[in-house]
Amino acid sequence: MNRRHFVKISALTAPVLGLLHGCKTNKTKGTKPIVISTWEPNKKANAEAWTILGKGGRALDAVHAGVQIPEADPEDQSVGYGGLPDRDGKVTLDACIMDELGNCGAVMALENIMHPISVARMVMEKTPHVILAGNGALQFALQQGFKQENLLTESSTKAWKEWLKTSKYNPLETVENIAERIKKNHDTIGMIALDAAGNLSGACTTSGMAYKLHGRVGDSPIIGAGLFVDNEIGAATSTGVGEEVVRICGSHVVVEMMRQGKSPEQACKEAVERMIKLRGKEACKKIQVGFIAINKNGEHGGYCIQKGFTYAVKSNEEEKVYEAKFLIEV
Ligand code: SD4
Repeated sequence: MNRRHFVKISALTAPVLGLLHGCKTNKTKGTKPIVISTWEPNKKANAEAWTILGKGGRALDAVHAGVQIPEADPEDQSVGYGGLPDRDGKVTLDACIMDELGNCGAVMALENIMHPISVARMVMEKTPHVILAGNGALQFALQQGFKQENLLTESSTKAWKEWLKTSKYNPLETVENIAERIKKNHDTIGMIALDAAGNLSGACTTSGMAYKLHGRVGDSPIIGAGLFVDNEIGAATSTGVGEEVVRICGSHVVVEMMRQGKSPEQACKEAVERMIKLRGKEACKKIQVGFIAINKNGEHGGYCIQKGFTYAVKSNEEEKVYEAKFLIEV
């Protein structure tokens, strides 16, 4: 190769190598473990995740362990055991998990299994598929050694029976009515984490909207809607009226906004703005949706439609609950 040719090639490749080098540095430089979750009560879940993250463990293991806390908590009526049932009195669970390599797994409308997130992880790790639903998900869980349990607690049965009195099991109940209930009863957990190695993962698990139609699935187990992780960029998750999140592929939008250079908070705001533009301000006054996000540098943010959405953060620097900013004054 003559010198002129070499100089030409060097001139072309140097910026590319520089970029690659920059990417690599970015991944490790300034990386600090952090975990964030939707809703204040899930600070307990963050604490569990931190037992893994704080010791240098993998983000995937941290989010998996973290979200199991509300799943097993009978007092939490939005997730797992103790979750409010659908209008037939059945507790049906949705969950998904995603790691730093783009591996993901989900279960939808799963019944009688306390930890749907663990089944979702097994879907990810032990099958060639991403999603298992309903009875198929249950059969898979049983084959994997999970035990069937009754997840409907006394207090959730009582609440459901109260609801039956006035609802008259109206199958045409509007989303707004359901949304009104969801405002009072929110705890669905979406959890995202960055580990000491600079890797991102996330998990999301819920019993979904109380008194939903049997078989209804929300955003929470849908990769790109309720959760999305891109290890080059960041991770996002959502809570609230799942139908609205699905319509805009919410969590994916948030990650793509971060890819375009937005901060996590700005990215969440843009997703909420998109939703309001699509559905109109008046319709959005009746619903709540919140997004949270972290980027590759461990910065975090959240945004929601209307006042009232909180998210919990745990890192070496802070252990704090934030009230997310909102776009519509009601
Ligand atoms: C759903 N997004 O099933 C869930 C509900 C939720 O707090 O977030 N509740 O639509």
